[in-house]
Amino acid sequence: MSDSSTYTPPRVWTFKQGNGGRFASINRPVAGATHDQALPVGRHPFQLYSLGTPNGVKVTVMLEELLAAGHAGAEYDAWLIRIDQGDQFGSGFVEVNPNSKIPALVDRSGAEPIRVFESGAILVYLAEKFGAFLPSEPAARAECLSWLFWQMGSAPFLGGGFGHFYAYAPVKIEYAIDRYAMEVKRQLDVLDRRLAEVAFVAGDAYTIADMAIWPWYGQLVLGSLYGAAEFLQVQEYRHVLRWAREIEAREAVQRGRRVNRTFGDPALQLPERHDASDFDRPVPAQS
Ligand SMILES: N[C@@H](CCC(=O)N[C@@H](CS)C(=O)NCC(=O)O)C(=O)O
Repeated sequence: MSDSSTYTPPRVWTFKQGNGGRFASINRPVAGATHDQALPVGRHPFQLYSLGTPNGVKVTVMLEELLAAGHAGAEYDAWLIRIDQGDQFGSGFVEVNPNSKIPALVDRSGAEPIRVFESGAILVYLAEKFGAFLPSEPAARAECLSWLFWQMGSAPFLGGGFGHFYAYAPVKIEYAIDRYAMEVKRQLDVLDRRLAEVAFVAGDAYTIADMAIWPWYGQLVLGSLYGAAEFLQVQEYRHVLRWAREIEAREAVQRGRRVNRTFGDPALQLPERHDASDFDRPVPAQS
């Protein structure tokens, strides 16, 4: 790899396997399956193929919130997709998500299975199916969807931009970290001003917009993302902090954030979830 201050892009870009980055072994410039690997199918209506990253947590929180609200039809099996081992490039996973990213969901409750990929699409699908956490009144619905799509558009700046260059890149590039830290702080300020006026992001009610935003910006201000709380001076965003703590206290959120989690505190890890009672079982040792 060249020094970032002296690098001149060649006329034609070429793929260099193993560029030293944390995800060098899985990153590649083409799509599609690399190997045959069927996906497991459990007994519940919903089959989730995911990992406990912020994008995965959005969906497990939604499923746990639906169950907590009495929607028994939202029962699910959560299978682990180890993205650091290339499970997302297995043929079965690619059939469910041609983009090879977690989370991916299959609804097997009807005559034919329905696949859904992209965390935002999964949240809307579930909200519409159960008539929950997405207001039906047009103005409230528009507000909720606006914030949901705001999150889908802004997460790549926080994760792919700031998180990548601050925490994962093999070299610390001041220009890149400055650029994305500035944008993340601007986004936090957007949220802070909004949450100074309303209890939840879309207004009075807790919705899928909160479920999408909390795993990213909520966990960021609570200090559980990229170890960047001090760097970004997150205590400045006191309305975001108030909201983040309130959501963190919800039982369904506490359950949802544990599902498909394979890192951090072992007591919080539940690599697969096939039954509500799984939350009560001791965590098996990691291989
Ligand atoms: N826009 C997608 C992003 C999903 C995404 O980036 N997933 C990451 C983990 S958080 C992933 O699967 N990465 C595997 C890879 O890039 O190969 C969504 O919200 O569902």
